[in-house]
Amino acid sequence: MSITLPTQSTMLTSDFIFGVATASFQIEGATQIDNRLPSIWDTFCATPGKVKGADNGDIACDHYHLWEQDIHLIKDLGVDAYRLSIAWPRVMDKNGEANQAGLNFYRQLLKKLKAEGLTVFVTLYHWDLPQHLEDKGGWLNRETAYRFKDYADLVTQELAEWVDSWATFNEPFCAAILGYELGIHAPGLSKPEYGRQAAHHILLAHGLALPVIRKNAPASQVGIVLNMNRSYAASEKAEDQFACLMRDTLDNQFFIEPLMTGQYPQILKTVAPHYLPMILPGDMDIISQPIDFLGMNFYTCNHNAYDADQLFKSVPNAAPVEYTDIGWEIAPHAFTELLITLNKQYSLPPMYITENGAACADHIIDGEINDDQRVRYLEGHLNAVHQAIEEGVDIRGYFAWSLMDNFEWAEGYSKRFGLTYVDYQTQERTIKRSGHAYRALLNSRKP
Ligand code: IFM
Repeated sequence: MSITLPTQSTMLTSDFIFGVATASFQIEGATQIDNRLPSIWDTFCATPGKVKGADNGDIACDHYHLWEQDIHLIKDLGVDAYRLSIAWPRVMDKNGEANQAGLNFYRQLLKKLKAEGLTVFVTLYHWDLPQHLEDKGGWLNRETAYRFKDYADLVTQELAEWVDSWATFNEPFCAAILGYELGIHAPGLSKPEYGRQAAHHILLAHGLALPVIRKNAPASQVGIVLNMNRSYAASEKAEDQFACLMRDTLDNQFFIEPLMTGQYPQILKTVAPHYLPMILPGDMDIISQPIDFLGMNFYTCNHNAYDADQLFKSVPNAAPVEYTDIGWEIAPHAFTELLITLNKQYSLPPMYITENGAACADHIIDGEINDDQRVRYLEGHLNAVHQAIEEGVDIRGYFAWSLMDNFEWAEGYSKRFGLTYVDYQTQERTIKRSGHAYRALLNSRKP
C-alpha cells in the first residue's frame, strides 16, 4: 500500500519540506527530573476523572532519555524536518531564571538534529503552562502574556543557533477554549468569558514575543500555529446556516482574524457580545504584527445545527462517511476547501501544514502494524494540500502528526496517532505501514 501524489506536483520538488511532529508533554516523560516544575497537565492528569485511564505524562515515550534513538527514527523515516516543542516548566524556574539542566536537554537534542541535517521547527508553547503561573490565574491573567515574553526571550537567546523556525503557540483554540471554556483540557475551567479572555491573552503573548524572537533569532522564521476544522451546516435551513457561521466564527475566525486584520469578528458584537474579551489600547496592533508563516493543523470537519442556547450544536454527517478511531470524520475535500477559502478571505503569509494525521486502532501483529486507514488518510490529505497549492495557496511544507504514538491529552494513551507504534511497556518503537509509505513517497522525490 502506497501514498502517491501527481508526478508533476510541486510538493515533490526539493523546496517543499516534509516532516513529522511531536510535543513536549506528549512524549518526553521525566516530569520530575532536572528541576522541571509541575505543569498544568501534571495537575490535570492527577485530578480524578479528567484523563482516560488516569493516564499521565510521567513516562510517556520516555523521549527525555531515548532522544538519540528517536532522532535515528526520524532519520529512518526519511523526512526533511522535525517539529517539536519546548516545555516551559523545564527551562525556567519560578523566578524567571534559566534552568540550565532543562536547557541542556534541548541543546543536545537540537544540536544533534542539525548535525543530522534536519530542518528544525520549534514551538514555544504546546500547552504545558507552569502550574505556578496557573496558580496566579494562568491565561486569564494578563501578566502571563508578559511572562511568556520573558520565556520566549530566554529560550531564543539560549537555543536560536539550532532552530530554523519558531512558532509562538500551538493551537490557541485548544489551549484557551478546551482549557478555559469547555473544561476538557487543563486547567479544566468552563465559562464562555474565560475561554475568550484566555485566547486574547495568548494572542497578546504571541504578539509581545514576536519582536523579542526576531531580535534573538534574526535568521529564523517566526509564526504561529492554528488548528481549524472546516464547518458545514447540517441543512439548507437558514438557522443551520447561521449555526455554521457561528461555529466557524468562534472556532476559526476568532483566532485568524485578529492575527491577520487586528480585530475580532465583528458579528460577535451583535450576536454574542459575551464572547468578546476585554482589550486594552494597543493590544490589537501587537497581535496583528506581520508573521513569516502561518502553521495550520487540520484533522476533520464538523456539521452544525442551530441551538438556541449555544448558537450551534454538532450533529453527525447525514451522509455515510468514514471516521477515525477518535471519532473524527475523514474529509480531505474539507481541507482543500478550508485552505482555499482562507486564502481568499485573508492576505496570508506562506503556510506550513504543521499537523495532520489520524488516530487508528493499531495492533502489532507478527511485528507489523498494518494501518491501512492511516495510509489512505495521509494520501487523501496530501492530495488535498496538492490541490490547494494548485489553486494558488502558498504552502511550503507538511508535517505528519505524529512521529510516534504518544499521550493524547484527555484521551490518555488510548488513541494512537503515530507513524511509529510505541509499546508503552518496553518503549520499543516499530515503524507502521504508514511510516514506510510516507518514507517511500519522500524517497520518490527527485533530488
Ligand atoms: O495530539 C494533538 C496535538 O497535541 C495537537 N493537535 C492535535 C493532535 C491530535 O489530537
